[in-house]
Amino acid sequence: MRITVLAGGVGGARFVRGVREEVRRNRPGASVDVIVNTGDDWWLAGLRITPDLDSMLYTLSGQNDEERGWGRVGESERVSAELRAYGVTPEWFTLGDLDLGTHIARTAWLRQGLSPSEVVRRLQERWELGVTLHPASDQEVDTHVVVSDPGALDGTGERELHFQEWWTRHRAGIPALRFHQHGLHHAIPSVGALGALLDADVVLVAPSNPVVSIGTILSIPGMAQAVAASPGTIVGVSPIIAGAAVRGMADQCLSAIGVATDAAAVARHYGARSRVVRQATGARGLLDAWLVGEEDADAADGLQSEGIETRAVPLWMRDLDTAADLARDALDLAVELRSRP
Ligand code: FO1
Repeated sequence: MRITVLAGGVGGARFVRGVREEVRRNRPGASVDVIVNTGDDWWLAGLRITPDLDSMLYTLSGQNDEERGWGRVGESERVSAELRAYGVTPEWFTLGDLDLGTHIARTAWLRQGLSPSEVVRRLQERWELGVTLHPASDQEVDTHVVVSDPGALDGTGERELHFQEWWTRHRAGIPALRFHQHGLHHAIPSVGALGALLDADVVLVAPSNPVVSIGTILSIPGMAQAVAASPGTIVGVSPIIAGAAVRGMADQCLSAIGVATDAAAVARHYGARSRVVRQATGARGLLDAWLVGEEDADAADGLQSEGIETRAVPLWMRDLDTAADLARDALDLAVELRSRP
């Protein structure tokens, strides 16, 4: 079985760790490819920082700071203090010393002419991850957040901040009007991502932010079509349980695009793939199936009649076992759908 996962940062990494564990326990021979969001990436102190890819790398290699959620375990911050003293990095964004090693290695390889995909391949060679990571795109598509600014000098009444400033500095406390992915016009999916979709038996959409993680992956020209055209059965996992985001800023992101913080509303936002196939519209419907929490079992009937096979299962990933159980439920549902005539 070839499994491809679309995923963002911390929640995505925990889910992928569960998928890897389920494969180890019950599906010998299965392969796991992960298409990772690159919209949170940015340049800081002359270094390319890729938070979601690094969360994936550190979580799967056991190097992640599980308490904080991001960065390396056992981290120190001596270099960061120096960078701040020079005014090179802001107060609100910390580059740990061990983490800086990764950023320096990545930036050195990029400067030597390697593509982001080649850099990710080199970084993951250091550890036996048991999965293959691919950046969604080799082009830079950094997410910016448009917010209201009545005093804006250009008279628009708006200004843009990089996603990292909006999230890390302001904790999503400034209402987002919309999200703007810079560089989309020159971006295409990475070859690794396309290959993983073309070869998949199952495509899992991780319970990551539907707007700035999965939404950014899908916004890369050609990506949504490649996902919808995949021979794999597509099973999504809701990042919303009982009307609340499991973690992060999904609530604020969903309201900015007019989608309710609700498991069924997110499924409708992704859309049913079957309907699209029937209508042959080429539109962006994605899902064959959707997992909601047991708390949201009511959502199942409506979604079912709209062409999205829905199951209510335990969604909370409290530890490795619960994450592996969730992955098992997603893969079992895919296998069940694939065995239907
Ligand atoms: N998150 C923070 O809240 N504060 C930080 O100082 C911070 C630094 C940081 C450095 C490298 C990195 O890869 C991630 C980092 N994060 C930090 C996490 C990150 O900003 C976000 O949580 C994700 O981009 C959202 O998925």
